[in-house]
Amino acid sequence: MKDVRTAAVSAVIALLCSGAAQANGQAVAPLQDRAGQAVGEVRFTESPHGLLVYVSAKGLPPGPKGIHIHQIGTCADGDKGFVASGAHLNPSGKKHGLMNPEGPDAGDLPNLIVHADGSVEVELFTTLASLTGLGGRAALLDDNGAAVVIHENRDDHITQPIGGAGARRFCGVVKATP
Ligand SMILES: [Cu+2]
Repeated sequence: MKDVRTAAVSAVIALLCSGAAQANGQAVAPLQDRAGQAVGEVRFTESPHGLLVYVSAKGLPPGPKGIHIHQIGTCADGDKGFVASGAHLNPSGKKHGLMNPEGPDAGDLPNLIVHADGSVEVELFTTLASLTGLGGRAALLDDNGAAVVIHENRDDHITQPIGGAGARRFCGVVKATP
């Protein structure tokens, strides 16, 4: 009896460990500009009520810039403006905009405010998304992945489809941290 119980406990521990190896609750999206130059990174940390989003980037025009999670994990088409990353992460089909009564979509985030020297560093939090579906929230690390996109202009948080944020300047594919 004792041996059976020990074996069961070992099996549970093995399961927990294999889960941890697949996703340790952290992910990173190295940011690139349209020419493929490294311009910063976004780090994600899973937590009980949402996703912590740390952003560090340089080389942007000063002022407010829209930043979103897009639904396809590719940044391979910088020469075409990163359109291959698709629309926003939005499995529940909500309207875009943190201030939209019919929103927000799961990829929505507050604006970045870029300093005069073109740099930005900030920690954001979203209750709308997750890395692997924790709490039933939209998953970044699903079959087609996800990308973080920083746009040319401010997101007004209400206009469809992206709050008037304009062209896609920076892009980063979200990858689980080993
Ligand atoms: Cu966007």
